Amino acid sequence: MKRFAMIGAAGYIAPRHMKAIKELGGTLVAAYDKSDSVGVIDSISPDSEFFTEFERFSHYIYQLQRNETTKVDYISICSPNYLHLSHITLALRMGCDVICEKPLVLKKADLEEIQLVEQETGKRLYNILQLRLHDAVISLKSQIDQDLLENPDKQYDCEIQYITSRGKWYQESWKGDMSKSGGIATNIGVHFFDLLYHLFGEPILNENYFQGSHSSKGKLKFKNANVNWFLSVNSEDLPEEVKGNQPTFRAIKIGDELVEFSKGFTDLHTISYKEVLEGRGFGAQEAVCCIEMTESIRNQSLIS
Ligand code: NAD
Ligand code: HP7
Repeated sequence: MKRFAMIGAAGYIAPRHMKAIKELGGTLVAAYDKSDSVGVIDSISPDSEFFTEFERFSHYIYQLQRNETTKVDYISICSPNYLHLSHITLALRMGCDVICEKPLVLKKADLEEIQLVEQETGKRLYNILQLRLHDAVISLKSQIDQDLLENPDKQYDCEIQYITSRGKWYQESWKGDMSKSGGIATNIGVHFFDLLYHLFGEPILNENYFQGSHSSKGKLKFKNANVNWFLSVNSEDLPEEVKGNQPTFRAIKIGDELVEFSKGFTDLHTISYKEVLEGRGFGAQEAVCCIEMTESIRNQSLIS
């Protein structure tokens, strides 16, 4: 049975990690968050230690690490994006493997630092890239792989609409702060940029046409695909047919075929954890392309 600790345990996504740990027979032995609004732990792991100060949390983990029977195998990281690098390297240095939320880091150079610390500590980092494990995406990938085997020069014309509506709180929180979240193309777009890398490989062109606080759009070209993408956190941008019925609309249109993957997300964290525990997790190298794509979008001047 694997033993886990968690950083950022009081936030929105932490319960999905706690549920994954529980469903896979693991134990959450300790949790840390600077906020103490963390009662959700009781419904999943009532015996877990909890700390609001990093010093006390790390002291506790170092004590556990002395003994094979108490040592923590994995630290799960659910903190804001700009803290991932520090939390990942600290957790690796505590002698634990790490499972970290997306985006792994904000800059490609930070991934190189993580890879160095992995070498220094002999511990591994895994990234949650849950869209790759979505049923609709698995079918789409096998269809594209088959098509490209038969016709390596095939060209796909794709449109991505990725709308996850958010209230005013979003812009007030760290998520609305470019320096902390990387902006919406990074915080939310990273999912479909990774998806496109997963389906089509590395891009040969990455242009951003608009970058606002609520929406962004751009174009990507791959060896076998041209992709126009639109991303928004504004409910007004939802397609008319879903407005009022669902707050999110995530779809990729390939030619005339529309693959909608708004639903089916609930268990993807558990599947992601299962993949890590069974040795098929996505390491730092797997995240290089999507981090590079989002960093480039953040830094490039807009193409008019
Ligand atoms: P959140 O703001 O709800 O939670 C973040 C938590 O981190 C808060 O409880 C906060 O108190 C805590 N925190 C902040 N600074 C800290 C520090 N120095 N030390 C310890 N704790 C600290 O955000 P969230 O939505 O839960 O997002 C957390 C991470 O998960 C982000 O990286 C985000 O991008 C990612 N996320 C991924 C998905 C997904 O679909 N995979 C969904 C939502 C969020
Ligand atoms: N919600 C909250 O209550 N709090 C939050 O912090 C976020 C959402 P979905 P997820 O906004 O930061 C997506 O759109 O899929 C509410 C991104 N993930 O399904 O869970 C929301 O208002 C993720 O990378 O949200 O998360 C809805 O009512 C990004 O960090 C409900 O939860 C996160 O938004 C469900 O909202 C974010 C994907 O797109 C896969």
